[in-house]
Amino acid sequence: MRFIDEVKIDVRAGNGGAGSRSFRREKNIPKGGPDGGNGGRGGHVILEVSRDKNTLQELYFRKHLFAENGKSGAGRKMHGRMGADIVVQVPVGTVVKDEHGAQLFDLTNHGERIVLAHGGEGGLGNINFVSSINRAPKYAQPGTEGEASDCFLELKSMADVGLVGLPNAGKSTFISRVSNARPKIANYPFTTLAPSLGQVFMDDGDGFVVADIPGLIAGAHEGKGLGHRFLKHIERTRVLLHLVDVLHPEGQSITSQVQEIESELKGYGDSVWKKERCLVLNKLDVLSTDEREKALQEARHLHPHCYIISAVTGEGVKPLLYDLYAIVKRVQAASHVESEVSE
Ligand SMILES: Nc1nc2c(ncn2[C@@H]2O[C@H](COP(=O)(O)OP(=O)(O)OP(=O)(O)O)[C@@H](O)[C@H]2O)c(=O)[nH]1
Ligand SMILES: [Mg+2]
Repeated sequence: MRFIDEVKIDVRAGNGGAGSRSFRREKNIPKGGPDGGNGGRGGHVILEVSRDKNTLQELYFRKHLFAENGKSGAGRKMHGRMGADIVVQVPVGTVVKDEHGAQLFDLTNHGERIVLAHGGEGGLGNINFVSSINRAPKYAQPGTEGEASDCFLELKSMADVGLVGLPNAGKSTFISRVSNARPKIANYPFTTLAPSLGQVFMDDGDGFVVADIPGLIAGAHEGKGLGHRFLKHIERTRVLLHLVDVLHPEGQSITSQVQEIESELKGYGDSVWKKERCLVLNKLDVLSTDEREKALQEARHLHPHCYIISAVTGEGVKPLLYDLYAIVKRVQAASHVESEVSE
């Protein structure tokens, strides 16, 4: 099944029910007064953020969200019933844009609810219009129309650490080793077709979330391969972990593999390129001690924060996780300070 992270939806709240224009009719009371009740409010269309949702799949198959109209008021001062609201669950990290692409909401908290389209107000029944000069008003209000619009929903996953690298670098192997995520792993490129998130638990019970995305290739930011569509899922991460295969796939040196990914990150834009990064050489289990040292030296020329690990045997993984955790905490603290200053 395809991973759905963008949908266009047609949203219509219910119209308000009309107020009633009614007069009491009872035996022995020849001129019963007005008794028309109010119309009910139209149903709202509501989005609710849920951490149990991972994609916008459900909305892809259900593009029209139409809430129920309010019922009209009736005689004997009876108010019309409210139209039922529609509540749709969306994943944490869903961004809502209007039909022109302007951002309306950024839904980042589990349990948060927003009204995407408000139901119309019910009209007032004629009992509301009685006055000293008009004891029998024949007027009742119609209900107002519910809001209607086209909206775009886009999922931008929420994770602390984003994994990037060429296909087959071992990203999915790494996330399976360190977190509860279990993506497919295989010895061919583009095994991963959709992002997945995994929670890493540290010894103190705290931890961080890692996002695995499909492999990137040259030209990804212009639409080549699978990667560019998924780069938005690492836009919100605090740190990038750039994984490199030391096996020199297709004869590519470490330097050329690193440069290929870096130019994609740069091409995508500052939201990704300016992020703090760790360069991690993977598959050290296939190297001799001398070869490891050589590989690390090459990497250190390219980047200040370098590691060498084996995602399969776990060697070198623990120290990397401790450092990642520290960076996540530091960047998090800095962004809090930044947002306090800007308030
Ligand atoms: N020897 C060795 N092989 C590894 C290591 N990590 C991953 N691999 C192997 O490399 C291959 C690719 O691993 P994946 O984890 O699927 O790679 P990926 O980066 O997620 O690949 P895509 O999803 O296609 O981008 C698999 O055959 C893994 O078993 C490692 O540390 N050592
Ligand atoms: Mg993968």
